[in-house]
Amino acid sequence: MLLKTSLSALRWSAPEHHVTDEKIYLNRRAFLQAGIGASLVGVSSVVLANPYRADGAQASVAPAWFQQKADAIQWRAVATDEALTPFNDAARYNNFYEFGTDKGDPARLAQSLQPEPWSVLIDGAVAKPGKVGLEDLLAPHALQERIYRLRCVEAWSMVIPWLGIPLADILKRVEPTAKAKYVRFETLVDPEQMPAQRSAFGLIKWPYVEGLRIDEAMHPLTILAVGMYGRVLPKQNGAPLRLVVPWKYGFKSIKSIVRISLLEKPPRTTWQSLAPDEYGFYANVNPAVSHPRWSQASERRLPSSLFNPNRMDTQPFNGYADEVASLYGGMDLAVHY
Ligand SMILES: Nc1nc2c(c(=O)[nH]1)N[C@H]1C(S)=C(S)[C@@H](COP(=O)(O)O)O[C@H]1N2
Ligand SMILES: [Mo]
Repeated sequence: MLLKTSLSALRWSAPEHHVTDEKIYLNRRAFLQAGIGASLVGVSSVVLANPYRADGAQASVAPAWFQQKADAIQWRAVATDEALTPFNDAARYNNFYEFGTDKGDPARLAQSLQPEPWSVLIDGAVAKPGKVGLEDLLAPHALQERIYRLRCVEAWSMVIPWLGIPLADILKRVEPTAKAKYVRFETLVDPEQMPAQRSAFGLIKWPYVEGLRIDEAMHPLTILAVGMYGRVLPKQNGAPLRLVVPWKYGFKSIKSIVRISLLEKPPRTTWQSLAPDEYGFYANVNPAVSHPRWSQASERRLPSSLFNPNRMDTQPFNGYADEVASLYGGMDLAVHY
């Protein structure tokens, strides 16, 4: 379960084609920052080749909605001076239990996920509920690059350049009513596409569910991501649409979302239901509050290895305290973990 970390899975051999993705991505950014707009078309067609595969081995075309948005991406909308985790680690060391509990299972097995066509049901306490296709959902919005730290509750972390839009922009369009105090998110259930949902002995009751308070959901750091490293989101990272809440433990950042519901009461979330003593609703990154079975004071930044463990102190709210600590004024964070 979330508790498992296997050292052997940490270090991947990196054949040349894995490294290339990263280089292309960085080159493209260099072009963009230099303002060489004319080069863009040629470069982006390279980056967008083979959108969903982690290994970059086969050419295929990014979905039309992504290509249409590629030229208008606002790069480095939020950035950090920390080194990016290589694409190869971010796309091959995953938690996505719908495909299995080993870190390598999602990259290996998520190719059966079908992110097109995709639609999202938005319902509950909103003036404009409805089921909306992914293209229509994204149509009015430009993609932004957000380079965020991702801190898993298992005490490893990465730095990932996401492409997405503020969740607030979507929520405003559906006009939450006065009763909208919480937001509930739900992942696809389809045992045909998600092999671990076929098992009768699984621990998790599908769908995977997550939730936020409405002010957390409306916070400008909270995004819905559709891409990373300048390309469309790999399936194993939650294609085609996943949440990213950078100041919370990774399990809040729910993948492959099919439903967003505005609610008056806090939703029952997956990990909280499974082990309420270990995983709270808030799940704000907090080095001062240990998990019952391990400390949260430090983290292993990927890539890491036995000889270069790359261990560093964990920061309150994962380093985003200036932006978000005020959301929790007056709350005892040891109680509301
Ligand atoms: N639907 C779903 N979403 C999920 C998970 C999952 O198992 N199922 N795992 C979570 C956990 S524990 C983490 S750390 C992040 C990992 O995201 P990444 O694989 O893109 O790094 O996804 C989160 N979102
Ligand atoms: Mo996690």
